[in-house]
Amino acid sequence: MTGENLASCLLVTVLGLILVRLADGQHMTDEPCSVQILVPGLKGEAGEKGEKGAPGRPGRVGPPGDAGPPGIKGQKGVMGRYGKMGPSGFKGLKGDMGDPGPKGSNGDPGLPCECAPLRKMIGEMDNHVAQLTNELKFIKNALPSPAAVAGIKETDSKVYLLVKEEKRYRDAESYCQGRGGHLAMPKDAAANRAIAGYIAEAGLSRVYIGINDLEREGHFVYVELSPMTTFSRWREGEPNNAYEDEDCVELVSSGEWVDVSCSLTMYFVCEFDRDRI
Ligand SMILES: [Ca+2]
Ligand SMILES: [Ca+2]
Repeated sequence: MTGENLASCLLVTVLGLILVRLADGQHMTDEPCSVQILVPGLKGEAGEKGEKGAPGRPGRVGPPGDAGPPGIKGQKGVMGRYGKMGPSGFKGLKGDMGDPGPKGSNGDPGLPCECAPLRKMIGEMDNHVAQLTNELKFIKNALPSPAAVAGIKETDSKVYLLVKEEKRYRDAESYCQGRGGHLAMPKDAAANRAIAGYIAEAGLSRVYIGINDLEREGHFVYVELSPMTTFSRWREGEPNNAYEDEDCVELVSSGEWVDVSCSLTMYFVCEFDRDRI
Protein backbone atom coordinates (compact mmCIF):
# COMPACT_ATOMS: atom_id res chain seq x y z
CA MET A 1 0.00 0.00 0.00
CA THR A 2 1.48 3.35 -1.07
CA GLY A 3 1.26 6.58 0.93
CA GLU A 4 -1.48 7.95 -1.33
CA ASN A 5 -3.56 4.83 -0.98
CA LEU A 6 -3.17 4.86 2.83
CA ALA A 7 -4.29 8.52 2.95
CA SER A 8 -7.30 7.73 0.74
CA CYS A 9 -8.11 4.69 2.86
CA LEU A 10 -7.94 6.71 6.14
CA LEU A 11 -10.11 9.44 4.66
CA VAL A 12 -12.69 6.93 3.46
CA THR A 13 -12.62 5.18 6.82
CA VAL A 14 -13.25 8.42 8.74
CA LEU A 15 -16.05 9.39 6.34
CA GLY A 16 -17.41 5.87 6.62
CA LEU A 17 -17.45 5.99 10.44
CA ILE A 18 -19.26 9.32 10.30
CA LEU A 19 -21.81 7.81 7.88
CA VAL A 20 -22.23 4.73 10.12
CA ARG A 21 -23.00 7.02 13.03
CA LEU A 22 -25.39 9.06 10.92
CA ALA A 23 -27.07 5.95 9.43
CA ASP A 24 -27.58 4.54 12.89
CA GLY A 25 -26.15 1.10 12.37
CA GLN A 26 -26.57 0.78 8.52
CA HIS A 27 -24.22 -2.02 7.38
CA MET A 28 -21.50 -1.32 4.87
CA THR A 29 -21.17 -3.99 2.22
CA ASP A 30 -18.21 -2.78 0.27
CA GLU A 31 -14.88 -2.30 2.18
CA PRO A 32 -11.89 -1.31 -0.03
CA CYS A 33 -9.44 -0.76 2.89
CA SER A 34 -8.53 -2.92 5.94
CA VAL A 35 -8.48 -0.99 9.30
CA GLN A 36 -6.34 -1.79 12.40
CA ILE A 37 -7.19 -0.10 15.71
CA LEU A 38 -4.28 0.18 18.30
CA VAL A 39 -5.19 -0.38 21.99
CA PRO A 40 -2.74 0.63 24.92
CA GLY A 41 -1.23 -2.31 26.85
CA LEU A 42 -1.14 -2.95 30.62
CA LYS A 43 0.84 -0.70 33.05
CA GLY A 44 4.41 -1.93 33.69
CA GLU A 45 6.18 -2.32 37.05
CA ALA A 46 7.59 0.73 38.95
CA GLY A 47 11.20 1.65 37.98
CA GLU A 48 14.11 2.27 40.32
CA LYS A 49 14.26 5.47 42.38
CA GLY A 50 16.18 8.31 40.55
CA GLU A 51 19.02 10.39 41.88
CA LYS A 52 18.40 13.49 44.05
CA GLY A 53 17.66 16.58 41.92
CA ALA A 54 19.41 20.00 42.07
CA PRO A 55 18.22 22.47 44.90
CA GLY A 56 15.27 24.66 43.90
CA ARG A 57 15.24 28.52 43.63
CA PRO A 58 14.99 30.60 46.91
CA GLY A 59 11.44 31.36 48.02
CA ARG A 60 9.86 34.88 48.35
CA VAL A 61 10.70 37.31 51.20
CA GLY A 62 8.30 36.83 54.06
CA PRO A 63 6.27 39.67 55.79
CA PRO A 64 8.01 41.82 58.53
CA GLY A 65 7.86 40.41 62.00
CA ASP A 66 6.19 42.13 65.00
CA ALA A 67 8.19 44.76 67.03
CA GLY A 68 9.98 43.28 69.97
CA PRO A 69 9.60 44.54 73.58
CA PRO A 70 11.19 48.07 74.41
CA GLY A 71 14.89 47.99 75.49
CA ILE A 72 16.39 49.74 78.56
CA LYS A 73 17.02 53.59 78.26
CA GLY A 74 20.69 54.47 77.60
CA GLN A 75 22.83 56.91 79.71
CA LYS A 76 22.94 60.70 79.03
CA GLY A 77 25.57 61.68 76.40
CA VAL A 78 28.46 64.18 76.77
CA MET A 79 27.62 67.94 76.25
CA GLY A 80 28.10 69.02 72.60
CA ARG A 81 30.23 71.92 71.30
CA TYR A 82 29.02 75.52 71.41
CA GLY A 83 26.68 76.44 68.47
CA LYS A 84 27.09 79.36 66.00
CA MET A 85 26.61 82.94 67.20
CA GLY A 86 22.96 84.06 66.82
CA PRO A 87 21.72 87.35 65.18
CA SER A 88 22.12 90.72 67.00
CA GLY A 89 19.38 91.61 69.44
CA PHE A 90 17.47 94.93 69.59
CA LYS A 91 19.28 98.02 70.84
CA GLY A 92 18.75 98.46 74.56
CA LEU A 93 17.60 101.63 76.35
CA LYS A 94 20.10 104.35 77.12
CA GLY A 95 21.59 103.99 80.56
CA ASP A 96 21.83 106.70 83.22
CA MET A 97 24.72 109.15 83.08
CA GLY A 98 27.66 108.07 85.21
CA ASP A 99 29.33 110.14 87.94
CA PRO A 100 31.90 112.75 86.82
CA GLY A 101 35.45 111.42 86.82
CA PRO A 102 38.31 112.93 88.86
CA LYS A 103 40.07 116.01 87.56
CA GLY A 104 43.10 115.25 85.39
CA SER A 105 46.62 116.54 86.00
CA ASN A 106 47.97 119.63 84.26
CA GLY A 107 49.49 119.12 80.80
CA ASP A 108 53.05 119.95 79.70
CA PRO A 109 53.78 123.58 78.81
CA GLY A 110 53.18 124.30 75.06
CA LEU A 111 55.76 125.46 72.52
CA PRO A 112 56.08 129.21 71.85
CA CYS A 113 53.79 130.28 68.94
CA GLU A 114 55.43 130.99 65.55
CA CYS A 115 52.82 133.63 64.88
CA ALA A 116 54.75 136.24 62.91
CA PRO A 117 54.91 134.27 59.61
CA LEU A 118 51.27 133.26 59.95
CA ARG A 119 50.22 136.85 60.58
CA LYS A 120 52.18 137.91 57.53
CA MET A 121 50.53 135.21 55.42
CA ILE A 122 47.08 136.23 56.65
CA GLY A 123 47.88 139.86 55.83
CA GLU A 124 48.90 138.88 52.29
CA MET A 125 45.73 136.87 51.85
CA ASP A 126 43.68 139.84 53.02
CA ASN A 127 45.40 141.94 50.36
CA HIS A 128 44.63 139.33 47.73
CA VAL A 129 40.99 139.25 48.76
CA ALA A 130 40.79 143.05 48.61
CA GLN A 131 42.42 143.02 45.17
CA LEU A 132 40.03 140.38 43.89
CA THR A 133 37.07 142.25 45.31
CA ASN A 134 38.15 145.39 43.48
CA GLU A 135 38.69 143.50 40.25
CA LEU A 136 35.28 141.97 40.55
CA LYS A 137 33.77 145.40 41.10
CA PHE A 138 35.66 146.67 38.07
CA ILE A 139 34.50 143.84 35.89
CA LYS A 140 30.90 144.40 36.95
CA ASN A 141 31.21 148.09 36.13
CA ALA A 142 33.05 147.51 32.89
CA LEU A 143 30.52 145.03 31.60
CA PRO A 144 27.22 146.88 31.31
CA SER A 145 26.52 144.73 28.28
CA PRO A 146 28.69 141.61 28.49
CA ALA A 147 27.79 140.49 24.97
CA ALA A 148 29.68 143.56 23.66
CA VAL A 149 32.91 142.56 25.39
CA ALA A 150 35.12 140.23 23.39
CA GLY A 151 37.32 139.51 26.38
CA ILE A 152 39.35 140.75 29.31
CA LYS A 153 43.10 140.22 29.20
CA GLU A 154 45.73 140.92 31.80
CA THR A 155 49.45 141.52 31.81
CA ASP A 156 51.53 142.12 34.92
CA SER A 157 50.71 145.82 34.94
CA LYS A 158 47.59 146.27 32.77
CA VAL A 159 44.09 144.98 32.28
CA TYR A 160 42.74 145.22 28.74
CA LEU A 161 39.06 145.22 27.86
CA LEU A 162 38.23 144.28 24.29
CA VAL A 163 34.96 146.02 23.36
CA LYS A 164 32.93 144.83 20.38
CA GLU A 165 30.89 147.97 19.97
CA GLU A 166 31.58 150.13 16.94
CA LYS A 167 32.28 153.68 18.11
CA ARG A 168 34.01 156.75 16.78
CA TYR A 169 37.37 157.54 18.34
CA ARG A 170 36.17 160.12 20.85
CA ASP A 171 33.19 158.02 21.92
CA ALA A 172 35.45 155.02 22.38
CA GLU A 173 37.81 157.02 24.58
CA SER A 174 34.81 158.33 26.58
CA TYR A 175 33.65 154.76 27.10
CA CYS A 176 37.04 153.78 28.50
CA GLN A 177 37.36 156.92 30.67
CA GLY A 178 33.89 156.27 32.09
CA ARG A 179 35.29 153.04 33.52
CA GLY A 180 38.48 154.54 34.87
CA GLY A 181 40.78 153.85 31.93
CA HIS A 182 41.82 155.01 28.45
CA LEU A 183 42.04 153.59 24.97
CA ALA A 184 44.98 151.15 24.98
CA MET A 185 48.39 152.76 24.71
CA PRO A 186 51.05 150.25 23.69
CA LYS A 187 54.26 151.83 24.97
CA ASP A 188 56.61 148.97 24.28
CA ALA A 189 56.92 145.96 21.99
CA ALA A 190 55.64 143.53 24.66
CA ALA A 191 52.45 145.52 25.31
CA ASN A 192 51.90 146.00 21.56
CA ARG A 193 52.37 142.29 20.94
CA ALA A 194 50.00 141.42 23.79
CA ILE A 195 47.22 143.70 22.51
CA ALA A 196 47.62 142.46 18.92
CA GLY A 197 47.45 138.88 20.19
CA TYR A 198 44.30 139.56 22.17
CA ILE A 199 42.41 141.11 19.25
CA ALA A 200 43.52 138.36 16.87
CA GLU A 201 42.44 135.77 19.42
CA ALA A 202 39.05 137.48 19.76
CA GLY A 203 38.56 137.40 16.00
CA LEU A 204 38.88 141.18 15.59
CA SER A 205 40.92 142.59 12.70
CA ARG A 206 41.33 146.27 13.69
CA VAL A 207 40.71 148.34 16.81
CA TYR A 208 41.20 151.92 17.90
CA ILE A 209 44.15 152.50 20.21
CA GLY A 210 44.90 155.56 22.31
CA ILE A 211 47.26 157.49 19.97
CA ASN A 212 46.38 160.59 17.89
CA ASP A 213 47.68 163.82 16.35
CA LEU A 214 44.49 165.77 16.89
CA GLU A 215 46.27 168.69 18.60
CA ARG A 216 49.07 169.15 16.13
CA GLU A 217 49.24 167.51 12.72
CA GLY A 218 52.04 164.98 12.50
CA HIS A 219 52.80 165.20 16.21
CA PHE A 220 51.39 161.97 17.71
CA VAL A 221 50.73 161.74 21.45
CA TYR A 222 49.08 159.25 23.77
CA VAL A 223 45.43 159.86 24.43
CA GLU A 224 46.27 160.70 28.05
CA LEU A 225 48.26 163.59 26.51
CA SER A 226 51.64 162.21 27.59
CA PRO A 227 54.33 162.42 24.90
CA MET A 228 55.06 159.39 22.76
CA THR A 229 57.88 157.15 23.86
CA THR A 230 60.47 156.01 21.40
CA PHE A 231 58.40 152.95 20.62
CA SER A 232 56.19 152.90 17.51
CA ARG A 233 55.02 150.24 15.07
CA TRP A 234 53.78 152.12 12.00
CA ARG A 235 52.91 150.09 8.94
CA GLU A 236 55.11 150.94 5.98
CA GLY A 237 53.85 154.15 4.35
CA GLU A 238 51.98 155.20 7.52
CA PRO A 239 51.13 157.59 8.97
CA ASN A 240 50.19 159.30 5.74
CA ASN A 241 47.34 161.60 6.88
CA ALA A 242 45.35 160.59 3.80
CA TYR A 243 42.89 163.22 2.57
CA GLU A 244 44.43 165.34 5.34
CA ASP A 245 41.88 163.71 7.61
CA GLU A 246 43.68 160.98 9.51
CA ASP A 247 44.41 161.99 13.09
CA CYS A 248 43.53 158.77 14.91
CA VAL A 249 45.25 155.38 15.04
CA GLU A 250 44.11 151.81 14.64
CA LEU A 251 46.05 148.67 15.49
CA VAL A 252 45.59 145.73 13.13
CA SER A 253 45.92 142.12 14.20
CA SER A 254 49.47 141.88 12.85
CA GLY A 255 50.39 144.52 15.46
CA GLU A 256 51.03 147.35 13.00
CA TRP A 257 49.65 150.90 13.34
CA VAL A 258 47.73 152.87 10.73
CA ASP A 259 46.52 156.46 10.97
CA VAL A 260 42.83 156.67 10.05
CA SER A 261 39.95 159.11 10.19
CA CYS A 262 38.64 159.70 13.70
CA SER A 263 35.04 159.58 12.44
CA LEU A 264 35.28 155.92 11.48
CA THR A 265 33.38 153.61 13.82
CA MET A 266 35.15 150.47 14.92
CA TYR A 267 35.80 148.19 17.87
CA PHE A 268 38.35 149.29 20.43
CA VAL A 269 40.48 148.20 23.39
CA CYS A 270 40.47 149.97 26.76
CA GLU A 271 43.36 149.69 29.16
CA PHE A 272 43.39 149.98 32.95
CA ASP A 273 46.31 150.16 35.37
CA ARG A 274 46.19 147.17 37.62
CA ASP A 275 47.35 149.34 40.54
CA ARG A 276 44.34 151.60 40.17
CA ILE A 277 41.75 148.87 39.97
CA1 LIG B 1 47.04 163.38 10.99
CA1 LIG C 1 46.82 156.54 6.94
